[in-house]
Amino acid sequence: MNLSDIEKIYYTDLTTLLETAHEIHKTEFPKREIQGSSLISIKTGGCPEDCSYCPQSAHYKTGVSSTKLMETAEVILEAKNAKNKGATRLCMGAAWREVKDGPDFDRVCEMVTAVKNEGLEVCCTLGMLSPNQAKKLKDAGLYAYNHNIDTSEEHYAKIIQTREFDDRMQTINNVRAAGITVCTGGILGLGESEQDRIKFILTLTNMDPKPESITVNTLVPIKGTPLENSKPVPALEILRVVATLRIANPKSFIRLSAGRLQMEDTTQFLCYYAGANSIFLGEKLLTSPNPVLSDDYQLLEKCGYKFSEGTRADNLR
Ligand code: SAM
Ligand code: DTB
Ligand code: SF4
Repeated sequence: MNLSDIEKIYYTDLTTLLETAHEIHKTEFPKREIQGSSLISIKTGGCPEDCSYCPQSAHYKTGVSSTKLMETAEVILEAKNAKNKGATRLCMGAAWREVKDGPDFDRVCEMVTAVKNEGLEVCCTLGMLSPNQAKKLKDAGLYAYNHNIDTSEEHYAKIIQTREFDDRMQTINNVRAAGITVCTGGILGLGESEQDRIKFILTLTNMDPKPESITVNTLVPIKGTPLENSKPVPALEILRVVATLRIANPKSFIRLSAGRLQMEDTTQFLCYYAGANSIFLGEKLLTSPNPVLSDDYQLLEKCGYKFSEGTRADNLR
């Protein structure tokens, strides 16, 4: 697709946009299921990168204290807990700029194998990776790697100075080459224009193969970061992004990620109707709060959705 293809979809009137996205979604995902994924922070805070939105950057005073890498035994307990809560996938996040070879990386590989042995799909987000590190993670049993492009290439430089958009693309290529599935996306509400959003959607859409999972965060404004006073993204703009992504990427999972706590139920419902079919479960993301399970369960039930197979919804009431 080219820019004008995405523009045409994005600027369709909302009724047509929503109807088209919903029809595609119904064809590709007829079961009205939402995938539940759990998130744990295996290494929090003190990150050397200057991402303007992030509570974990060492450049800003956000009140998040930094920790060492968790022990594998603690991660196994978290994995069992996540499974009991209904997650089918566990994503482990680390506040690293990039992965460094050594004992910490060896421990992460050990965690990946242990979580896989608990019967969960394992995902990691650890910053930049070399081709060799990607291969080691694959051999350890990693199913997916999350690495976000965040926004358009043009806007990226206004948000992050310590690395380039191309660095992100390179890691995504390394992940793909190692045979790991790709989860990538970004954040709405970084002061980007609608044109930036269209370019962001285009970059995701033209990845070959397309990402298996696309993550749509809306900014959780964090006190102490340069973006602390950002305005919330209007609901109908979030909806346009989700619907356009669904039309342009019919088979990808679309994860409505950070920012759901700040969203009206109506907005969430419209996003599910337009094609979002995955969420993070549990009251904490990496450092910030997320809706409690019982609220998610009730909303999804009202909307006519259920959690996908493996999700033990009886635990969520
Ligand atoms: N350090 C690794 C990296 O940046 O790839 C992994 C962890 S990082 C916290 C994962 C993603 O969380 C970021 O790429 C960003 O898209 C998202 N994120 C971070 N802070 C956020 C915020 N305040 N609101 C919404 N999304 C956020
Ligand atoms: C993604 O796109 N969103 C998640 C996950 N990938 C790792 C992270 C959201 C973080 C929100 C801010 C926080 O909790 O620290
Ligand atoms: Fe570090 Fe990731 Fe936060 Fe950027 S988004 S500051 S790389 S933890």
